[in-house]
Amino acid sequence: MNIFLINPPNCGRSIPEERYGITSLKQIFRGEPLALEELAGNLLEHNVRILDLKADPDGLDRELREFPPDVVGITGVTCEANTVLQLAVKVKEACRAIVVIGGIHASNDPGFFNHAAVDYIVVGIGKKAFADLVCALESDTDASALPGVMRTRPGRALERPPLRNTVADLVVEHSPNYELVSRYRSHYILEKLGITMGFVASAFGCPHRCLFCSIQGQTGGGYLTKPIETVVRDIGLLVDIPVIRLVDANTFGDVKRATALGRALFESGLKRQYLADIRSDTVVRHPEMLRQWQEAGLRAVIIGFEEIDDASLLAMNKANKASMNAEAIAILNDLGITIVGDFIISPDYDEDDFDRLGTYLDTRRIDLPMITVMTPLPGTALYLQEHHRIINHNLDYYTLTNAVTTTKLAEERFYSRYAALLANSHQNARL
Ligand code: B12
Ligand code: SF4
Repeated sequence: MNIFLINPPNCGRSIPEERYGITSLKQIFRGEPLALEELAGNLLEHNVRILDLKADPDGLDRELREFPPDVVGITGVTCEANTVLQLAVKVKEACRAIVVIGGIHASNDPGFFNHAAVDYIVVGIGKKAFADLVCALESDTDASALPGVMRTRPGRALERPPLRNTVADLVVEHSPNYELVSRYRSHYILEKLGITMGFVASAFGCPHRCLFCSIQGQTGGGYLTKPIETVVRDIGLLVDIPVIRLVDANTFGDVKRATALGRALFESGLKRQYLADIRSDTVVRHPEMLRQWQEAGLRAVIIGFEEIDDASLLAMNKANKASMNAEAIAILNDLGITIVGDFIISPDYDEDDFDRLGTYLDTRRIDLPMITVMTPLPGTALYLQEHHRIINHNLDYYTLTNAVTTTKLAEERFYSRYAALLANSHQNARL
């Protein structure tokens, strides 16, 4: 079968830009569509093509003409969900392909895609489920009972499929098909340094339960890791790519395994630099593991500090302490590991809250602070809690840089303080 996998274009709308002319808060990120490469790696008996509309925004019509698909798969995060639906409509207008939607938004909020232009929704890990679905479509057998696969029923409630989400669903024996995006490789750069960066997944899901986090939808709540030799194999496939981003939500969620992975990377002789996500409490409890990873090439860690006081961390069920964050910063500074620090500002922030966070960032060495706005993403525990407060339901704005609930400060003031905080904290940013 001809299977056409589509990564949506950079999208999402910006309230500060549209209403107040503040353009600095809109973020454009680049990176390869690893989800689609993973899916393609398990479709060895088919002709598969990947279209990355982030790199080639006008490519859809041309590619549909050149490669008439039997099945079209589209991925997307929440702020891309409307665009994903529009793409599905365009595909249906252009051809008779079966349209399948998967990814983090489909997994957390499948009902959104219960639309006439969509035939199936795949929730969760998806690599095995999609291959099984393609197989069922090819042999014209019933796909509705496949774990993780939902047949759309516009106008009626979706039927929840049985969910599996085990290591077997990761189909680790088949590596991602990196070849399929080789034509886009020059787009996947670390802008600040102008060097190419590749993505590798080593773990899925997370053992924690932060209120705002949508990652649970990826695995249905579990934490699954790939075997170490698989991770080393996949990194090795990205030939001549100096920087590898381990895209896991939490690379170090199983410390014993993460230690073994660090050792294997060191011994592999791959000689890459790594960027990986870790929690601050893991840094504090296992500094020796960080030292070992640094020797293996760990250049930077991404840490969700989120907030600067214990009450706020508790309210978001972060299961962590401000003192842990401070200690982790000190350890990483000592080791010389670059810190990319995620912080979440609440729409309830007042002038004092902005001042406090500004002072915190001014007085600590966090190399690249990333500041987002607390957003109740559909499918999260936060969404259930805050649903009644949401004033903006248009998912185009769910970029994590807009307030979709009412701001305590006047809205323009909120965004101008947010923009100033970001600009100030990025003055000496480095990666
Ligand atoms: C790499 C990454 C990116 C890359 C994406 C590369 C690309 N696709 O073009 C870049 C840097 C571009 C990016 C951008 C953004 N990102 Co981002 N990103 C990630 C990250 C770190 C990893 C995603 C990944 O590759 N995972 C590995 C793959 C293999 O797993 P997966 O995506 O879940 O895919 C599997 C299944 O979901 C399923 N599947 C996925 N798609 C499909 C499609 C079909 C048809 C099927 C059958 C199955 C299927 O199968 C896959 C294989 O098992 C995640 C956090 C995380 N750890 O997941 C955040 C994450 C996805 N990003 C997030 C956000 C918010 C953004 C931005 C909005 C940031 C911003 N402010 O601009 C932008 C969105 C883009 C835009 N502006 O238009 C959020 C999404 C939350 C949400 N629910 O919306 C996440 C979860 C991080 C977070 N803060 O919590 N991101
Ligand atoms: S620790 Fe990170 S990935 Fe895990 S639930 Fe919390 S925010 Fe999500």
